[in-house]
Amino acid sequence: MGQAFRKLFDSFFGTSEMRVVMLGLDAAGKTTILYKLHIGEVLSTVPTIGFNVEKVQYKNVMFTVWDVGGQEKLRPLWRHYFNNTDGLVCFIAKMILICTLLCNCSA
Ligand SMILES: Nc1nc2c(ncn2[C@@H]2O[C@H](COP(=O)(O)OP(=O)(O)O)[C@@H](O)[C@H]2O)c(=O)[nH]1
Ligand SMILES: [Mg+2]
Repeated sequence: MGQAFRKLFDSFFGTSEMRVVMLGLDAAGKTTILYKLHIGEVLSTVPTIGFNVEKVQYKNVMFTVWDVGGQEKLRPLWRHYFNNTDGLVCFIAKMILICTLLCNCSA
């Protein structure tokens, strides 16, 4: 409850925070997008073992973006990343196409 009020207050008067999780099969382009958003460059990547997480500011929203490894043995762990998540972005074959945004973002 307190956190909900804080988010509401922040959305009027300051920077609010949102947690977004990116999921998809390996080599779909999640890590590339994460670092393009974070530092503005396309980096060469290696398969993600575990996860990468970075903060990305857009307008008055600070997004904490989780890029979770997509290898088959890592997929059973995906569900552990859903707690307190405001948005979920699903990647399919190098196209970010199915975007299920759970957040109600006013930015
Ligand atoms: N053609 C093409 N290649 C991409 C694109 N995004 C990423 N890649 C390449 O696909 C490979 C896997 O990307 P990566 O971001 O590591 O995928 P992840 O496993 O989903 O994190 C890398 O060699 C990237 O350079 C894209 O939009 N188009
Ligand atoms: Mg990756």
